[in-house]
Amino acid sequence: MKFVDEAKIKVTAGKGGNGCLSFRREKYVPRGGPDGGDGGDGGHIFVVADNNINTLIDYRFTRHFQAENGQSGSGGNCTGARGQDLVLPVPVGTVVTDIDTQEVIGEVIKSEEKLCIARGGQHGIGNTRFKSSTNRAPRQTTPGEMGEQRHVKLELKLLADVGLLGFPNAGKSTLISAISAAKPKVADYPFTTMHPHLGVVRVGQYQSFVVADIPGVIEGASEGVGLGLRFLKHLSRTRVVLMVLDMVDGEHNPVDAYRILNQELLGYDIKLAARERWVVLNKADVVPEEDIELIKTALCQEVGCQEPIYVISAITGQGLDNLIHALMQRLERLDFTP
Ligand SMILES: Nc1nc2c(ncn2[C@@H]2O[C@H](COP(=O)(O)OP(=O)(O)OP(=O)(O)O)[C@@H](O)[C@H]2O)c(=O)[nH]1
Ligand SMILES: [Mg+2]
Repeated sequence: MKFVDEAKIKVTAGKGGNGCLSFRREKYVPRGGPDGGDGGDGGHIFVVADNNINTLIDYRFTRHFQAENGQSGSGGNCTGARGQDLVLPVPVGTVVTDIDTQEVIGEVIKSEEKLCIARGGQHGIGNTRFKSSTNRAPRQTTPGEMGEQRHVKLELKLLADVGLLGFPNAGKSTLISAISAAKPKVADYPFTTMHPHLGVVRVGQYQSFVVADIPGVIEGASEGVGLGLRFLKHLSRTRVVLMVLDMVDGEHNPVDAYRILNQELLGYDIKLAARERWVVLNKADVVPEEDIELIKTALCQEVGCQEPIYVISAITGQGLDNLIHALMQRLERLDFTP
């Protein structure tokens, strides 16, 4: 299924039904009183989080959604039926924004969570309800209100505890495949991963956390080079970012990679740049121990890296147990949700 994490749609909630103007007409009741009923409310529009959906692709095809109008009231004091609500299923983690006002309407972050994104119009009032001691035969009614109409942006921001950030080829997908059941494609060319993947990492018998693997980021990504930074939004709700650095990349040594990735993060979002971050030095299986020590020292001295540094080989599994236990422990203590 194609991964689409953004869609713009128009939603129109139902109009309220009009109040009715009517008087009782019965054979032996010469001047019957008012009996016009109220209209029914217009239907609302909701989004609801659905665990079985992981893309917004459906909203690329149909772009206008309308809830049912309420029916008008009628004589005999009959109230009009209310319009049916329209419920749009979206992936868990979808944020809804009003495009015209830029207001965030809300988000759905748990399965089945429901959010009203356009309110149906209130019903109009029939003439019966305007009857009073001074006006026995009111001719007054009110029309139903229009339903809310909005242009909204649906935006999926994946929910994960840990996000993987790194240059293409650093071994992010190899890492997520090694520690979870997720099996994104792995290959020795850049941009193998074209869209994010989630994997659940099980630690011991009862604990787990979720990792997001996103496409590689390169220098200039904040200006749109490569796949740009649009996938970084999927890190915005992670609690720890793992910066995966390749120790055998001929083009960028880990120190350069660290500096460039930091720069891109800062250019993207200061909040995300300030998020807790760990450095993961990958491909330890092909780098001599002494070189690894040199890299660590250079990271601390040359670019002021103060984050915890973990040395792993995603291919042989070296250092992975240590890393995931440390992550689990840290996540248990970190009680903030971005
Ligand atoms: N020797 C060695 N090679 C590795 C290791 N981890 C990954 N690789 C290799 O590095 C290459 C890139 O790995 P990927 O996991 O696809 O890298 P990625 O970071 O997901 O790359 P993109 O999806 O393009 O951003 C593949 O050829 C992997 O086999 C490792 O620990 N040791
Ligand atoms: Mg990949």
